[in-house]
Amino acid sequence: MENSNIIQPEDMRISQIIDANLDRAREGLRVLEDWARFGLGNKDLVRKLKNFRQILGKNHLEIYKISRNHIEDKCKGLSHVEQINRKTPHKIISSNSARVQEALRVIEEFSRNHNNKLCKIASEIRYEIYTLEIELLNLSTSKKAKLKISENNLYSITEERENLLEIIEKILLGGVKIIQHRFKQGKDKDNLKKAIEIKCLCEKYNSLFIVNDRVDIALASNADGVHLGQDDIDIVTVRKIMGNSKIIGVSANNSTDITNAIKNGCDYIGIGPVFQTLTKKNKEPLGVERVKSLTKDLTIPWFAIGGINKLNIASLKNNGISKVAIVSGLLNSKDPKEEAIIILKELSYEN
Ligand code: TZP
Ligand code: MG
Repeated sequence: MENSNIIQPEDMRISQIIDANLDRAREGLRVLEDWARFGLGNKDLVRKLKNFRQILGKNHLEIYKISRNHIEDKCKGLSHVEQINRKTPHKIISSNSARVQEALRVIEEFSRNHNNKLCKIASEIRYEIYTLEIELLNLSTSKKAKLKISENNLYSITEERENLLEIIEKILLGGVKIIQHRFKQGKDKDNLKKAIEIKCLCEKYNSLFIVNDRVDIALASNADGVHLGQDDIDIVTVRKIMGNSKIIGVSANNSTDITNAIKNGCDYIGIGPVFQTLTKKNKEPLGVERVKSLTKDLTIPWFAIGGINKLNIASLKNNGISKVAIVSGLLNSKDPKEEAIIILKELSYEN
């Protein structure tokens, strides 16, 4: 240790502060590391966090450790109500990142006069944790959203309707966990307002909210992602704009577009129209056999779309198609909640 011997016995208080904060920082790092490992399965982050823990461990000198019970800690066991509120991975990540950052800041301040090496290490790791915290939070958000896409088989898409919010709420009450807001007309400011209202509803029912075509409206409404057609902005650019925490879905109906969408990092694909549909009148339907052959090697989630309703789901299921996206089949129903329940049930049958 550089200059560590200049700590005088009366400075045991300083050693004790450093000792406590080295423990604190390493404990916080361990929490983050375990989330990176078991929650996210991200080797790079695990490696980084482990490395920080080891560096701090190596610099946890004997002189600090022996100070441990030197002065009685009269504040031992104090806790804060906020600790009880850490129920989600996000809260745990944030509070433990803050714990590491604070502990490192304390180490930095109190080691400055006697241990330059430790002071510098604490400062460097602290800055890295600021970035790492955001990375962990973004990856956790995207992992959760991707899981919703892969675990849910019914995807509801909107279209202009007088009482759209009421219909969407019914669909959500029926148990649908993915909603896409699709609008082709209207003023931007009205479409954004509607997007924000639908996003709020989706949050209430713990459902994903995706915006069709418009990256700007998706970001402004804090949507979970965007759905792109072949004529919209390309996936790579959208990823740059929206970052890794957002979902990007793509419509594709031929093998070249499907391959490119996957190569460029989309999270799911919409394939269709499977059947004739009034919602996209001028599009020639692909038919079930073509959809089957286009999707036989797909490893990312995909949804069949176009002319799907409760009457033809069974035939899709019989052909191994079990994820569907529906516009009119839900929106036009007299009872959208019941319709959603029936379709979800059909989709859940084992073949
Ligand atoms: N993309 C391919 S078909 C289609 C879209 C958006 C419309 C599907 O609408 P519907 O009413 O479910 O047939
Ligand atoms: Mg589009």
